[in-house]
Amino acid sequence: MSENLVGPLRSSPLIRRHPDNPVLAADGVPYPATLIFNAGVARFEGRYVMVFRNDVGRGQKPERFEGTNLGLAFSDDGVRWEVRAKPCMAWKDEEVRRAYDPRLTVLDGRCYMCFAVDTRHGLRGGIAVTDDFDRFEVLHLTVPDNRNLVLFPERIGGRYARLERPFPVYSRGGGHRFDAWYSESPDLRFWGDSRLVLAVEDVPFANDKVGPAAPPVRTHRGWLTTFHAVDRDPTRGKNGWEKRWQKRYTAGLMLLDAEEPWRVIGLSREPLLAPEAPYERNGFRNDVIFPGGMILEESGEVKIYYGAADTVECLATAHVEDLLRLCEPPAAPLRPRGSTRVLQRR
Ligand code: BMA
Repeated sequence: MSENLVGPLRSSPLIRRHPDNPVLAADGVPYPATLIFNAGVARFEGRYVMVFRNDVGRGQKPERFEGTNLGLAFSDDGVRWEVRAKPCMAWKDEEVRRAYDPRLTVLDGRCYMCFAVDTRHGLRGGIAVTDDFDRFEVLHLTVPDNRNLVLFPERIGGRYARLERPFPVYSRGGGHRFDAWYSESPDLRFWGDSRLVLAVEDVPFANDKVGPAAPPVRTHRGWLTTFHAVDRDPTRGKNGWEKRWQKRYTAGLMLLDAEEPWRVIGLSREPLLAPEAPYERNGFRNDVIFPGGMILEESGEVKIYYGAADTVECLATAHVEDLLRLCEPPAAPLRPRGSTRVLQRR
């Protein structure tokens, strides 16, 4: 919590920011666009595809916030992006205010998109499937409040698997104290057998919340995955174009067991990426790094796509073996992860 202030943070020396950063910003979008960030990225049908968040009218000058849509871009090299003429999703009706923060997972040759949905009755996590990015079939919406769903690219033990970040507002001491969870499903619609994966107190550079970031990638040692870690400092006042912003978002890194991905078998004690570059330090909300895409290339290069300062979309790269080395085994097994069991009165 805020009494345990985290202090200065540095990025790992093993990660490199791409010299062309930001790889996508509002000036690269051919329709009204203000903040371009928190994209999902995947390799699909021989190209890289990106679905990005576009918050319109939330600029440096006082403008009227006009809402959020999801834009679509393609790339041959993962660096230079061509944005399609129109957004691919703008969900707004009597109940839904907007869909945002997309994450893409290719599974059995189809592209699945997880996203957050603001509704009149709470924040929900959605899962949709598409084959062409024109038509999205929404398969599932969580109960409120839940967000940051990411789908594994394979079934685990015959079931679909996801990471997610519910918001338990009463039971974690009040205020923010949010953790990353795992759930599984036979059909992508019904989800359950939920287990705690990573709690905020497991992460030395978080005092507020942790949650899934990009969908996990399979490596020879297990599932490698980023997470977002948030620390709050009440001495931060106006920190960006917003009136008040006391949080800092960093990217963490962990390794999950290949067969039991709710078990953390490695965790980097320091952030993989902490806000340092000017485009991460200054924008709509200063000091935000929010990864939504992670691609493991055959060469061993890992591309990590992240929203910076809730304003632009960036890319950083590292070698998979370096990232695996950063994931040290936890000092002691992280607390027992509750799941289904029989309780018998003695
Ligand atoms: C989270 C989400 C993200 C955003 C982050 C930092 O709660 O709203 O979309 O990037 O805050 O502002």
